[in-house]
Formats: sequence, C-alpha cells, structure tokens
Amino acid sequence: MIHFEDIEAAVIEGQHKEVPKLIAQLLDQGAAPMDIIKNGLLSGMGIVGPRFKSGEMFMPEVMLSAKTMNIGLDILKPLIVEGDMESAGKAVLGTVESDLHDIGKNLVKMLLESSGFQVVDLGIDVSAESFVEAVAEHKPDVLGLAALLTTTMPNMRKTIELLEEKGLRGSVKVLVGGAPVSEDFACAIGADGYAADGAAAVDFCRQQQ
Ligand code: B1M
Repeated sequence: MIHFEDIEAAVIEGQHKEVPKLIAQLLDQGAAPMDIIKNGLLSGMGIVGPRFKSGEMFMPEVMLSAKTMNIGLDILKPLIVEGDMESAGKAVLGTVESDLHDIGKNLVKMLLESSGFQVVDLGIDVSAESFVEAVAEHKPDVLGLAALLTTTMPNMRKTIELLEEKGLRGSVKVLVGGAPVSEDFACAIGADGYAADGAAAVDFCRQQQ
C-alpha cells in the first residue's frame, strides 16, 4: 500500500526514478491526481524549501527534488487536463530573466491548461524582449510573469515598461506571481493582477474573458 507520504519522501530525497512507479501505484489504489499533487508532490517541496534555507539541504539535492517534482507533474498533468474542451482564452507564461525557478510556473501552467486555457510557455530566464515578442506574435489575453528571487523581480517592471514602449500594453493583461511577489508590488509596477497560487492565477485569467 502506497501513501501520499511516500510521494512526499520521494520528492524530499530526489528519487526521480522511483516517483513514476509510486504515482502509478497510488493511482491504481484510486487516488485522485490533484490529491497526489497537493498531498504528495507539493507537500514534499514544502519541506525542501525550509531545509534549503536552513542549510540542511544543498543545491544539488534541491535540484533532484525539483526534477522529481517536475517528473511527477508531467505524469499527472494529462490526467487532469480535460479532453477537447473549447479554449477559455490564451496565456503566455514565463519566468523572468536571470531566474531559473520553474516549478511554480509549471504548476500554474498545468492548472490553466486543465481549466481550458491555451498556454504558450516561454520557459525560464525569459528576457523582457522575448516576452514582448511573444505578446506581439501570440496575442494572448494574459501575460503571466513569474519570479522567485528578489533580485529578478525588477525584470517584471522592465517587461511592463517595454510593453508600454512598444505600444502593446493595452492589448494584454499582465499577471505576476511567485513567492517574493505581493499585491503591493504588483500595483507598484503597474501589473493588472497578482496571484498567490495557481488557483488564483486561474481565477484572474477567467475574469479577463
Ligand atoms: Co532557489 N531560492 N535558488 N532553487 N529555491 C528560493 C526561491 C529561496 C527562497 C530559498 C531560500 O533561500 N530560502 C531563495 C530566494 C531568496 C530571495 O531571493 N528572497 C533561493 C535562492 C537564493 C536560489 C539561488 C540564488 C541559490 C544559489 O545559487 N545560491 C539559485 C538561483 C538560481 C537562479 O534562478 N538564477 C537557486 C536555485 C534553485 C534550484 C535550481 C536549486 C531550484 C529550482 C529548480 C526549479 O525550479 N526547476 C531551487 C528551488 C527548488 C528553490 C525552493 C527551495 C523551492 C521553490 C519552489 O519550487 N517551490 C525555494 C524556497 C521556497 O520557495 N520556499 C528557493 C514550490 C513552488 C510550487 O512554489 O514557486 O512559490 P512557488 O510557486 C507557487 C506560488 O508562488 C505561485 O503559484 C505556485 C503554486 O502555489 N506562483 C505563481 C508561482 N509562479 C507564479 C506565476 C503566476 C501566479 C502565481 O502568474 C504568472
């Protein structure tokens, strides 16, 4: 019998080869994909964070945890995304320049897709210029910017300023998120919205329809 705690432990210990088997077994036992994400993958990452901060875990270990988490998300995503749903709108997403964190952004992407949004994922370390080019090309309803480092948060402002400079600011709603970002910061840089988590990001995107 597999429990959510086994998935949690796999994330903490970075057992990326084991996690597909554990998830398959848990699914066989009848667990819901979203519960595996919340009570296994995310709760594991919730333990990794403080351990990294306190020096109990080091960068290579955290990278293995992140890899395990992303492999788990990739397995569960198709089980959450509903079939041939009509698109609820389009979003371009990415993590801002000089920032390599993508777990939260991937989670937001997954929840948006499972809610029927079409998502263009630009990945990590995305420059303001690349965001602006993607807005011009894909014409999304929402541009979602993620940042996990206080040092990369200014790149959100830079992206909004470049959108203004290129005359594209009025064409798209800008949503910002990530652990160090706040509602106040979002207001200060002229974003249209802030989301504390994936569910709030979905709510924001729905409101733009
Ligand atoms: Co990094 N790291 N890291 N790291 N890392 C943090 C962010 C840190 C808080 C750890 C710490 O010291 N306590 C700290 C930042 C401190 C700060 O700036 N205030 C930090 C640091 C310092 C660094 C390095 C500089 C370490 C170093 O080199 N000395 C380095 C920087 C690399 C770089 O980006 N240039 C670094 C590297 C890494 C790894 C590569 C090892 C790895 C990332 C792997 C990856 O993402 N593929 C990593 C990780 C895993 C973390 C922690 C432990 C976990 C982050 C995470 O994935 N959380 C993190 C500590 C922490 O956050 N407690 C830490 C789980 C994820 C689901 O949550 O991303 O918050 P989160 O996403 C949430 C919400 O924020 C929101 O929804 C999500 C779901 O609820 N959300 C959005 C996120 N994006 C959104 C976008 C939206 C809306 C909502 O709209 C667009």
